[in-house]
Amino acid sequence: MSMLSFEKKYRVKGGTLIGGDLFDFWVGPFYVGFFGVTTFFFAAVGSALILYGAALGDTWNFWRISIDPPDISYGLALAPLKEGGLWQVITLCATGAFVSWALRQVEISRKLGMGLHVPFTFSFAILAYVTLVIIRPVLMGAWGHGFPYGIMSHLDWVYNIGYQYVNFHYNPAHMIAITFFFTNALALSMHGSLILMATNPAAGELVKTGEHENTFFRDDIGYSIGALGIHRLGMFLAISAAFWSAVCIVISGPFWAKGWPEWWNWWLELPIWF
Ligand code: UQ2
Repeated sequence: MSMLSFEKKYRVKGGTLIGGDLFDFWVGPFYVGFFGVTTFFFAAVGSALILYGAALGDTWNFWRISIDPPDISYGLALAPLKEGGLWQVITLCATGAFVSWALRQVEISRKLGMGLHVPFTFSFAILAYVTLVIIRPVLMGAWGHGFPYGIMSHLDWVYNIGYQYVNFHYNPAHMIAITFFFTNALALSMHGSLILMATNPAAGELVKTGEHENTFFRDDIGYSIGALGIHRLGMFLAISAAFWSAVCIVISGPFWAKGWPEWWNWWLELPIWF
């Protein structure tokens, strides 16, 4: 079945979480829904405010444009638009757009009678962002703890926070997050290359099947995780990478205010050494 006729067959009413039939329609290939409208609203307002903030700034150099959070002295209050208030409204718009996008994914999944794996997994990416710009700043008592929206400026922020905790790589949750990111890259490179070598053979060769895929890894390392298994593994690794990223930043400040190398003193302070 061609994709166009498949989409027609599955363009069914229902599955909406809110709004009933009101927004239950498509614009070209895109499902709209209530959350399509809210995604578009938040994304449009947020993008316009980023443009306005850039216009207020002192540069149009793409790499140097930055929309900064309020000064720490504003605490958790609303700041004037030009003093970080823009950053606050943009953060609200970004979070609104991301959450709307996840809920739109839920509606589409329900419509198609599928599981909620995609919105569930995407929600961990949202969690990582929300942890950086909302949860941690609230726990620390000032919006000024959020990161600035700019290419170089957010890199400078990461650099500075890294040294504020002396050496961020000693943060155990950061270590775990990195390990998941790297393992995720390993798993996806194994999966992507395996699928390509099976389904995109040299001219004149037949396309191979799952039996070939399993046999390659059984011959290579004595184990094949399976066609479903590799996708379960990938989902687990991706979720874990985002989850431990959120953990590693939320514990930095609210739960550990010293340098991260010092955290490892628990090992030296074990009573077994004395
Ligand atoms: C596999 C399999 C796939 C795959 C891959 C494997 C047929 C098409 C990549 C091999 C993966 C293994 C052995 C797991 C590796 C473990 C980690 C932690 C990286 O067996 O089944 O399906 O794509």
